[in-house]
Amino acid sequence: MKALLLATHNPDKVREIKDLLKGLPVKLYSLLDFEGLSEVIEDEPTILGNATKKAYQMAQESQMLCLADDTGLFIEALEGEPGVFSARWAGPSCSYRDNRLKALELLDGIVDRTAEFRTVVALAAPDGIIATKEGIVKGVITTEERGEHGFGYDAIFEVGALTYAEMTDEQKNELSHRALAIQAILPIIETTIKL
Ligand code: ITT
Repeated sequence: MKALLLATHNPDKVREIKDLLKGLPVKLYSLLDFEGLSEVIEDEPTILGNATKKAYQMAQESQMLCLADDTGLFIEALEGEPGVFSARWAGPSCSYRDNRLKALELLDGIVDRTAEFRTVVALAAPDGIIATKEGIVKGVITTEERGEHGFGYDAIFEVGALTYAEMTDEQKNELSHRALAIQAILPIIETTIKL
């Protein structure tokens, strides 16, 4: 069976992506299964840049087919912040909650709470990038945290009547930014593993 390396250290993303790819005739690994691969420095100005950098660097080092995900929350009233800086927005060793509270604090009293989640996924072989796809979901930032599921900014990002954190994993995976990006790249992964 062919193998696909998910080029992420984030266990929450690994869980969601493994679920989204279940059924593919491929053995899935993540960076959590490998020690000794170098850390990719995410210093590109866009999530597209970081996704392609992670996928290509890890494919070269591991000599495997790799899929990377870079995600950002873009808040309109904050001119697109935290965007590409979503992971460590509240500081170098901040928690998911620190980031959520920073967003709620900065939006205190602001009426327009429109935001969008964007994920870019990149598929790479050791000799180069094969494809990139994007998934975008528009929503609003709540005024307080709601829900116990999910991770990251899920408890403050509302789509329809529910935050992502009020949805089950299955519900989030039916409509999320990550699900849309993975659905878009799925046929390309399927073709590539047949080659
Ligand atoms: P890798 O680079 O190892 O994949 P990371 O956590 O650094 O992991 P990103 O740079 O893409 O990944 O992180 C963006 C941050 O955005 C992430 O740390 C979370 O705080 C948040 N995030 C990503 N996907 C999310 C989702 O589906 N729901 C809520 N927050 C999310």
